[in-house]
Amino acid sequence: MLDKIKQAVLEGEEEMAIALTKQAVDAGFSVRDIVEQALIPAMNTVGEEYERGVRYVPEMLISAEAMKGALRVLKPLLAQAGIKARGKVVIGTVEGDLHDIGKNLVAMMLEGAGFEVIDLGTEVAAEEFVAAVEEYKPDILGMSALLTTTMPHMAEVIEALKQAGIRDTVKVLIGGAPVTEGYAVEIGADGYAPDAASAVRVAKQLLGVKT
Ligand code: B1M
Repeated sequence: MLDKIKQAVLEGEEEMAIALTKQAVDAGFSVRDIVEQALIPAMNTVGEEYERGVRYVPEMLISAEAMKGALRVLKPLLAQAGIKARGKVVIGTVEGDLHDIGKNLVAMMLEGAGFEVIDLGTEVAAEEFVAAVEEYKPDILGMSALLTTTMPHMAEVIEALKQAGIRDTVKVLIGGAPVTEGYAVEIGADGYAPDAASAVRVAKQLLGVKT
């Protein structure tokens, strides 16, 4: 069953991915297993094939759409498992970067763990992050970047928060495939997480929530 979901995502068969994900849920597979054993491996394969030149951007895109379809099925289940308001998170993908699957997954997992999440979407400029922190007064600002070329915008956002005099009002959590713990330290972020599950753990740690 999980192999079939992976295959549907690889082939960009969105309707099939959605139907199989529903079937897997009905058959008792956990959200975690579906995400970790089918959806993420599928996108990893897509990335490897793109690197080897056997897959092109449009094919990456249809696979991404199929994965998003499957995630839409899982989202309500994650929310149901949640416990009420652990804190408020504003999250977005940085300027120039339109990768949002990982960011959406992190947002969903945080919601599932009881955080209120305000998702600013993709290609979010530094001034938009700053305006959102001023407006929503979140406990955590989450930033995602998937490109080595867009990662430096995270440092710009932190600098912009300082310029606006609000850096100390919010914890900054960063992640995304090229991002590392070392980079987080280098730019003065408060936390780094390599995947969605650890993003929840780190978010709780940052707010002193006992797990
Ligand atoms: Co793009 N892309 N892409 N792409 N794409 C990558 C990232 C790439 C590694 C592929 C490759 O070369 N192997 C490569 C980046 C190279 C680099 O910079 N080092 C790349 C490239 C080059 C590009 C373009 C430049 C291609 C082109 O046009 N020539 C272009 C850039 C567009 C832009 O952003 N301006 C581009 C476009 C696209 C699509 C639009 C086709 C599509 C995105 C669709 C979408 O997101 N809506 C796409 C896709 C699908 C990928 C790959 C294949 C998959 C990304 C993904 O969704 N992974 C990717 C290769 C790969 O990663 N294997 C690739 C699954 C997702 C669950 O994982 O996003 O890593 P991930 O998120 C994880 C963790 O990183 C972490 O938790 C998540 C869940 O576990 N995490 C956080 C993420 N954010 C976090 C935030 C946190 C904490 C943890 O705290 C706040």
